[in-house]
Amino acid sequence: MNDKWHGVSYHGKLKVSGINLIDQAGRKVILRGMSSHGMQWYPQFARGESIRTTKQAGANVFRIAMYTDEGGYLTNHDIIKDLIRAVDDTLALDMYAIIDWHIMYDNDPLVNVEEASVFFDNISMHYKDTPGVIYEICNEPNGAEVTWSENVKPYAQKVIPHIRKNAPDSIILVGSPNWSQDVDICAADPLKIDNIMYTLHFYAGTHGDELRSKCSKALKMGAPIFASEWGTSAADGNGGVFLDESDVWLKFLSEHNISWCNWSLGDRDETSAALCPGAPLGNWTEANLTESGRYVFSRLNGTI
Ligand code: IDC
Repeated sequence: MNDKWHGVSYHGKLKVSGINLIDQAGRKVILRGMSSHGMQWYPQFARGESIRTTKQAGANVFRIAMYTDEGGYLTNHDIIKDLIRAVDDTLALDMYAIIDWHIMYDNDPLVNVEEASVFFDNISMHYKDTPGVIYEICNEPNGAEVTWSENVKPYAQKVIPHIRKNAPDSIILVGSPNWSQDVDICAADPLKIDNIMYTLHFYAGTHGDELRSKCSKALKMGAPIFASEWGTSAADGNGGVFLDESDVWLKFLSEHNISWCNWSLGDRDETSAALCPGAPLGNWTEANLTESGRYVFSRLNGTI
């Protein structure tokens, strides 16, 4: 498939219908784009010039990864300014923007549920139901003791009302347990809330058939899925790149109309990064893109 580019002015406010993301005219929508790297480290690539270059390659969504830990929001609330600028730059390009509460080593979202509630209250008060804004409430819950029923679901039930009172119908992405992989567990005990989707994250060098089966199982059970983060590398962000395995994944996502964001739009010296170290802020040439970047940029328009 090779789509014509369509952004927010064409699709408008999105809705979840069954397992599909649909637009204001009831058409099925697939969003594809890049995820930023951590905003505390690489905010320069989460600005207009960089995001515009992803749009030129076909992207209609940009995910802004606001880490909570590791020098992110929890210890530096000022980062919200960079986040807002990134969201505004994305919206100005007629693209969808995902506001990602990027938990990771702070593995249980419930631990900072109060902070998350205040954050989502404020940010949704700022953006309200702006059609281009998508809220992602927890990147990757993880840890054997962090379960859907005891941790992630109660977290979602606590945080989502803070968004809903300001943005009654916006799309909300909910992380699944086990590093956003156990979507089948969410599907078996779903949230009774409209316009939410569960996130599936994969790294082509580490995850394959077994994770795709989980995803298929969840879809059959009626759970809407959004692949808000995936990489061509192994799960540590390095190794490979695994392009044949990435092809299998992208084909699978396309067959199931699943939207995706690739990790990451940064120039860190790691194979999952799309940019070579020291890359300029936009208008990248082949030489500025890594092997992963060249692969992903050639597929942002729906080519698989
Ligand atoms: C990785 C970055 C790496 C950074 C590390 C810790 O690529 O540069 O040092 O985080 O902050 C995820 C996470 C994502 C990870 C990525 C690769 O959502 O933050 O980024 N990954 O390890 N889940 C699975 C893999």
